[in-house]
Amino acid sequence: SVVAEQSLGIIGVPFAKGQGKQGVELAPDLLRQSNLRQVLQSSHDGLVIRDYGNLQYTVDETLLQQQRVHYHHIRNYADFMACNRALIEQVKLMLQQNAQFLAIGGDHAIGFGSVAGHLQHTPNLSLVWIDAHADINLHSTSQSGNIHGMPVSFLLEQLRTTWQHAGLDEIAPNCLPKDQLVYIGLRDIDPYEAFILNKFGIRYYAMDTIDRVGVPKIIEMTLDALNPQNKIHVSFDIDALDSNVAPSTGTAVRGGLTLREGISIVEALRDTKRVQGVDLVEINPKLGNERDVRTTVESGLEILKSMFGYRRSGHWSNIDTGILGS
Ligand code: EXY
Ligand code: MN
Ligand code: MN
Ligand code: MN
Repeated sequence: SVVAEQSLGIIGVPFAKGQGKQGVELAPDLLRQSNLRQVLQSSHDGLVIRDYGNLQYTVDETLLQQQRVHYHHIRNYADFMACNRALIEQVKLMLQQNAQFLAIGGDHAIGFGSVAGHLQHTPNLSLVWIDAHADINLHSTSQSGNIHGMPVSFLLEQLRTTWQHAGLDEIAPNCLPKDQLVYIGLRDIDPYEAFILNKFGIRYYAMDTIDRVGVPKIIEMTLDALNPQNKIHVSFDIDALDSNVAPSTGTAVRGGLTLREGISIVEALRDTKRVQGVDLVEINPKLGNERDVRTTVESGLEILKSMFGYRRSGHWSNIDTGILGS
C-alpha cells in the first residue's frame, strides 16, 4: 500500500487499568469532541489524518494464568498484556499505512505497546519520555502495584530479564538500548527507580536540572544524545506539565513544565523531522471541575498542535503569494 508523505494515523486507547482512577478512558473521545482533527489539520496544510477509532482487545486464559502464577501482585496484569498486544499490532498496521502515528490514552501503561509496536516497525528507534514520573518500576520494586508506573521497564534491553515470565521475546522481540532513551520533566522518582536510572546511567533531565540549565540546553543535550539516523518516539504524559495548566490528571505533581516549555520541547523534536510516533496520556476528564478539564484538554491540544506542525513564528505554505503584485 502507498504511504502518503504526510499522513498521520490516530488510535484511541481507552485503557484505565494501569492505575486506580476511573475517567482516563474518556480522554480519546473527549479530545475528538474538542476538535482534535481540525486542530491538527489547521496546524499543518496537507496533513492526511486517518482515525482508526478506539482499540479493542480481549483477555485470554493464558494471560490470566500468567497473572495468577507470576504477577498476582500487579493490578490487572492480564488486561495490561492483552491491551498492549493488540496495540502492538495496531501500531504496526498504522505505520504500514501512514508516515506517523498518534496513540491517545488512557493511562501510561499503553506506553509499552505503543513503543514496542513502533520498535517492531523501526528497530532503530530513540525514545523521549516526557513525564513527572520515570515509569520504570519492576514488578519487584513497585510499591503501588500500578502498572502505569512500569511501562519503560518492559521496553529496555537491560531490564528484559526482570520480566522473564512475560513472554516479551515473542510479543515484543525488539527492545530499546538504554542510551537511546531520554527523560524530561521528572520530579517524582521512587527510590528504586532512582537506583535503576543511576545504575544504568540512563539520561534523565529532572526539573532541578531543567531549572539549573534551562529548556534550550535540555533540548540541545537531548538531541545530542539521540542517534541522528534514528526515528523518534515521543511519549508525552500530560502530568509533565505543571498542574496549573494540566490539573485533570491522576498523579499530578506541582512544579512542572510550563506550557511554553512543553511547546518548545515538542517543537524542537518535530523540527528534527524524525518523530514517527507520539503518545498523549493520562488526561482524566473525571478529575477537577469543568474548567480544570477544559484547561487540561486545551494544553494537550496545544502540545499536539506543535508536535505535528504548528509554528508560532507563522507559515505561508498554501497561500497565493502573488497578492502583492510584482
Ligand atoms: N512511581 C509511582 C508508582 O509506581 O506507582 C507513581 C507512578 C505514576 C505514573 C504516572 C503515569 O506517570
Ligand atoms: Mn513505514
Ligand atoms: Mn507516565
Ligand atoms: Mn506521570
